[in-house]
Amino acid sequence: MNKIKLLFSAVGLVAASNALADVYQGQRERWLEMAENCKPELVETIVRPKGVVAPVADNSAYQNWRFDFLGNPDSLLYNQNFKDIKEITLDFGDHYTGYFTFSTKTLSRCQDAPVRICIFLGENPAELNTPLEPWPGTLSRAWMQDETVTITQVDQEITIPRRMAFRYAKIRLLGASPDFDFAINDVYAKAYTSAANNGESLLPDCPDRIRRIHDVGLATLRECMQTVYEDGPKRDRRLWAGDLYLESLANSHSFKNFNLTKRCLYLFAALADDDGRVLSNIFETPQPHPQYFSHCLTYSLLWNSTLLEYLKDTGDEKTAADLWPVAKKQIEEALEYVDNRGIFNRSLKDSYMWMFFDWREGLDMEVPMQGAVICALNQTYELACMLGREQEIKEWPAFSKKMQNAAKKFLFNKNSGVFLSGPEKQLSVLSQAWMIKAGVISEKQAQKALKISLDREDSYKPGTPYATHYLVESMILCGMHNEARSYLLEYWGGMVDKGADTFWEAYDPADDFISPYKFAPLNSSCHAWSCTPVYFIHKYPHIFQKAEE
Ligand code: RAM
Repeated sequence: MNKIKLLFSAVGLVAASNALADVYQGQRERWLEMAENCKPELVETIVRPKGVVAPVADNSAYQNWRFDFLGNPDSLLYNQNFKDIKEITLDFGDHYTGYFTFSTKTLSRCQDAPVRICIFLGENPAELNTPLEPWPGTLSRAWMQDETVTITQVDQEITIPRRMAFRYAKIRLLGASPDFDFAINDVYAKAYTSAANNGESLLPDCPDRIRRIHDVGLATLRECMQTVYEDGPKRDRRLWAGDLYLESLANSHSFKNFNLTKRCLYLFAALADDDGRVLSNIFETPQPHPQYFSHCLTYSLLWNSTLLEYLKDTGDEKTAADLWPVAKKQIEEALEYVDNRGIFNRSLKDSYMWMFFDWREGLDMEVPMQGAVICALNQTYELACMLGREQEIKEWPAFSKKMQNAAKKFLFNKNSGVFLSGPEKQLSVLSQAWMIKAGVISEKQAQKALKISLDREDSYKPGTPYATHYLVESMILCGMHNEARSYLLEYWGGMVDKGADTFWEAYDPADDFISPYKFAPLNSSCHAWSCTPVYFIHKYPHIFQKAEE
């Protein structure tokens, strides 16, 4: 071979290996464009505070704080000397996501120095009244929505640039001149959502408590529906694949904004890593980008479930076929962790990979993961059949069977009637729930396993509404309809009783201070993954909407 030829073949090799380096090469820009074309318009509403409230420390209140109504802002705030007021808390009456504006006015003499105030917006009473320093949280202190504002010029309107999620606003004076007086003479917020309608209505004799739970769920979803399905408008304010799945389920039974689901599916595909793996979460600005290297296998599999549901809801085969290679890739990746026996085995690959089912500390994931892979295999096979692509993956049904049999053989304890997970043989509710979802055991066995895991003191119980969703789903799947209804009434109803306007990120009826981040005020009190009563109540009206007996 002459020198020139050698050079060309070397270039060819490099080109070929580059092509291999990105499995979706040539598709990403178009996918991003598809996502951009589905970006929704936000609906704007102007809202004003409904009242002035006083914080009251109260051991019987949720997280030990409540607010008492004092009067309205017209008589207690506007046009009054703010140097006398010093601190005030306003209640907007509901949860909003948007931009906070206030205006000030000179009352006497003339401004001769800047004014400094702190504006602290919060979703619930404890968040505004718990000391923040020294900061105990395990995520950034900057998530808290307190801003210091220096007003160099009164008699004008000021808007805080950061988008906030709140019901309450505490305004505190930090510094002012003795030589002039000023007032706060207006406060309002521009609130945004992409949920443009009122959702679906409920049956006329649907019980009030179910109705209330439904409405709080709907408000939660509405607040999280922005230009993507956010996980929480306070925190993390971004698109997570696991949250997307649950939000899209609730959306199918309420606002029916399927274009938003399509946008999110395309964003995840376009921003998958070079190996084709859907990453766990995405930011929209300044350019859409993923949290690089954050690969969460459970979440990438739920992206497949979202695509399947999207296809069923819309019949949009064009989109599903366009994204099919991505779905196939997620399964191929997951199967690399399955050993010869047909058991999911984390140690087979040493790449960085995360599995998420709940924030409950110490939860063993071997069994839930086995269930998640079987479910994804089954659902993705269903997707392939709907697209006429099953020939490409003919071996999957047999593989799923193999994994189901292996689960029965190696993970199910016949004597106690439950699945036990990991080297410590851990008993957890989620192990049973995911195995039931995967269809591994009979209805009777499933009921028994769930009951034992719920009753036994030493069993790991769900610690978030996210995990509780899968528990309620598994109850429905194995015919425990009354139990599913009672659980929903008690769990989500418990949050309503404790004052929730929107459902919380973390909730344990026995521990009001549960927090994945070691500090409850850092939790998001409007969290998308908690909105699924909307889905359950509409999808199964005979279970949830029937009148009380
Ligand atoms: C949290 C977010 C999000 C969740 C991930 C796993 O940071 O709240 O909702 O999906 O964790």
